[in-house]
Amino acid sequence: MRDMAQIRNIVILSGAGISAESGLRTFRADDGLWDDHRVEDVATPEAFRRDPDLVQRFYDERRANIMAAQPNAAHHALARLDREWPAELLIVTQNIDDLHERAGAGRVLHMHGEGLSAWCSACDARHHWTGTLRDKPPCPACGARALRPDIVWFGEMPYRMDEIFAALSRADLFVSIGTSGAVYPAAGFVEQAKSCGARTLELNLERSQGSHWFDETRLGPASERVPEWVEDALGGRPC
Ligand code: BJW
Repeated sequence: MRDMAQIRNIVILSGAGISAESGLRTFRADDGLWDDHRVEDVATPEAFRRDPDLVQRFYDERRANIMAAQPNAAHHALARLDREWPAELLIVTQNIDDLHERAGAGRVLHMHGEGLSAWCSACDARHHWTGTLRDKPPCPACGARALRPDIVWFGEMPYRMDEIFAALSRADLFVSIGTSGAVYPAAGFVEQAKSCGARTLELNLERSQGSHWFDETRLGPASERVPEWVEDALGGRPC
């Protein structure tokens, strides 16, 4: 345990588990997204080249689900922490939904892209996107029919890694929420933060693959564990 008075800079990593209670499916659960689709068929650049229609349909459906979902108590608690925490705080999310932002959080970084964004591979423009892409709409900037989901697939470089590593190197506390620890580089953040001296805390339904790296694990649904932890953090209680 560490007294919160010793903690200034916080980095939070969120994964699909934080949005599960908002009705968005995780990836690796028995009824998860990878249960219906093979990763190689929908989440790689090769898959997109091979069968763009299948990939666009997969993400068109995900986009519609994101828009229908609402933030849950865990997103709201982190938004409160973001508003009230006086020092550095960064919510690095692997999620492509916008539930952190819709709960009111501002310091959010989407390392795997955003479901409500389309990227033109012809002119490199990005557009807020709420419709479908399978019908190959023209890019509003250049007119090319080259829009793809603005998502980081396997084999692609996650966004803003320099900022993430810089924040991890300054972190006094690293908190991982609702992620299985199966996908790199995110799965390695705990080790990185720990090697730079941060205390490490995991909030998850079950132990993640890298659970041994954490100083403490609190098991349970994010809608309960996250608000409890935020109360502790803002109340100055050890965590
Ligand atoms: C609850 C809950 C509740 C449920 N409350 N909790 C090193 C070793 C081996 C391989 C590699 C390596 N480094 C890189 C690789 C290759 C690859 C990789 O990691 N492969 C693995 C399969 C091993 N990585 C990449 O290719 C990445 N790029 C890259 O590495 O570039 C080079 C590079 C090198 C060095 C530095 C920097 C860069 C890109 C990865 C892209 C991942 N993309 C996806 C899909 C796109 C987004 C989308 O469609 O949404 O991102 S894959 C998918 O997995 C998605 C997720 O963001 C990601 C993580 O999943 P997450 O969030 O953990 O979900 P689940 O389902 O796995 O877990 C949910 C958890 O929640 C569970 O633990 C539940 O218990 C819990 N839970 N309900 C609390 N109510």
